[in-house]
Amino acid sequence: VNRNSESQQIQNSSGFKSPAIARDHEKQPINSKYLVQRNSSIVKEKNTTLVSVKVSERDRLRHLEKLAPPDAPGEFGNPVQIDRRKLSPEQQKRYDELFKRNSFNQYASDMISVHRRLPDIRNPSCKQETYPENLPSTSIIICFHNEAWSVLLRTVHSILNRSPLHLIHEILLVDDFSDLEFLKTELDEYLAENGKGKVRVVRTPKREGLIRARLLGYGEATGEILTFLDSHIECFPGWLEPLLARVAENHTRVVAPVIDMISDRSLACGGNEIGNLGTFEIANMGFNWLTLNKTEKAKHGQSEPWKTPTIAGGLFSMNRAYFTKMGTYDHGMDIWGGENLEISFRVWMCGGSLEIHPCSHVAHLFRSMSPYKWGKSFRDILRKNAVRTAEVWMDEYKHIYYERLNYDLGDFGDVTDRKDLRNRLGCKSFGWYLKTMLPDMKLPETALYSGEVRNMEKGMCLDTMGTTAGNKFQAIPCHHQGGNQFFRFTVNGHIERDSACLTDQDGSLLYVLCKRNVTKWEYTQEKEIRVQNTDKCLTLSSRTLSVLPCNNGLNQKWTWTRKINK
Ligand code: UD2
Ligand code: MN
Repeated sequence: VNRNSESQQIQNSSGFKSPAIARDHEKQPINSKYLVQRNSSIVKEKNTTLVSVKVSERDRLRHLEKLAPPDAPGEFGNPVQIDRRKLSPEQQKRYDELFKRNSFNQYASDMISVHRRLPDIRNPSCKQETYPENLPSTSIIICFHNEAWSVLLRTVHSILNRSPLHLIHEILLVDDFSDLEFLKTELDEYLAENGKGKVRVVRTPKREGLIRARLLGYGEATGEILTFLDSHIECFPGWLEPLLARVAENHTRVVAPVIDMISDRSLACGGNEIGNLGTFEIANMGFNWLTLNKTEKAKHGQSEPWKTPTIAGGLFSMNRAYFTKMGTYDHGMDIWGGENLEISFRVWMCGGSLEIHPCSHVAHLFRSMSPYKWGKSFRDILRKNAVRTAEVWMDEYKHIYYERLNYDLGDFGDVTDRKDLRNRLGCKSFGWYLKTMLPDMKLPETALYSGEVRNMEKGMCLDTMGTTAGNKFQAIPCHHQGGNQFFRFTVNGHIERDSACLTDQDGSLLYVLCKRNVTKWEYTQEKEIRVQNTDKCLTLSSRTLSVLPCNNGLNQKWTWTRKINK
């Protein structure tokens, strides 16, 4: 009853209403075994007495378990558009709760078959590729924390339905300490019946985060190749063979599919790829996508994999023995984030390669915010994982990131064994990696000193006062908080922050864009800030800054918060 009125609200792109799949469900009796065992209360709803409150998740969503007719909601990746205003108050409540719990529209997902079909979006030239019969098989590792039933199972069935079964050695689902009851009580039984004998669930004894959860799955895996996937993905036809073929050909390749988007509102899944290459930003250690223009794309060809500086992290195949040899993942990383850059740097610097295969497409449900609890603060965890990566892999470039943290690195634990790993593997430098993989990346000049610039006479500090480039410059009392009082003295003699520099203009101190012919300074033994090869020094009188003949006075002596030791 309930479900039918919900389904009235659906309208997919073909204008289709009241989907057959939902009607079909009405005919299907709810398994009485479950009702007796699990339902305790009787509720009244719309003049009908229903025994329903604690229907098991599996029973509630049993209508999803089969291949739906082609015009059912979401089939072929079509969007499921729900007009929330037309739902009943109870339905609205559930719609909102489910959205909040997942950061995506579970209400819509629960209307789509877990076996939904997807179009074949491969480039025609990919369809002509042939692959060896005897490709090695793969262990697929998917970790999850409180994933929605319909989304998790659609992930699993999209793999089972669209991969040659002999290439799947096993699917390992790693439950990272979910507290949703049905994931603990109903999942194993469902998969025993519907997993084609391939799926196994393993569980972490406490919340570990995705890095250690994946490592637990790795410890259980016995396939020749490992394939990591997120728990809210759908595989397109032909996704697996290209990945396995590339790894089989050369075991040092780490190969990722093209990642397409699943809409967090309508669950539409039609093949719009999110980006072409992975890069990152040192100053915040964030992953970014790069989009190639048409010419660059054409250069790569239609079915040839291309090299990528970094991977997004969630989806890739890698030879299992090579994963072991290369030091798996950093076990000291918590919950989420950073492991993708860590493995990217490591693979390139230690002799392997990362690539994206244009013939392999997997869709991923991107959410605008993280739905689960992080325990500690979000910022602390991201910082810890990023600092561990920077400490081990980034050599002197780590300072670019650390400066932004104001050298407040937090407790990042012990990284000795990761440094040992780097030595053992004889890896190249981070400078080599940047030069080779990201030659166009804009980097700030290396700093020799950074922090606040404090006058020794009056304890005043250089301060931008929020001014923009092109203005005169001031000093005010030091506040020790970085911010507007944060500067860098670079190897090239520039005093800069972001893209602005301090320059001497006829005795006045100006703040200008670094591009122009700015002053080169020298920080002397006597703690003067001198214009290079002159006798002129940065001078403070009252709050005014000027550049005057050096006189060895305290008002011409300055200290920096830190000297950067490489
Ligand atoms: C991206 C990656 C993700 C991971 C992350 C950085 C893609 C498509 N996704 O963010 O795989 O590399 O960047 O760390 O490239 N999970 C747990 N326990 C936790 C938290 C998460 O098991 O404590 C699971 C989660 O259910 C999911 C996977 O780990 O299956 C990745 O988490 P996510 O989906 O929140 O990460 P995402 O896609 O935002
Ligand atoms: Mn994800």
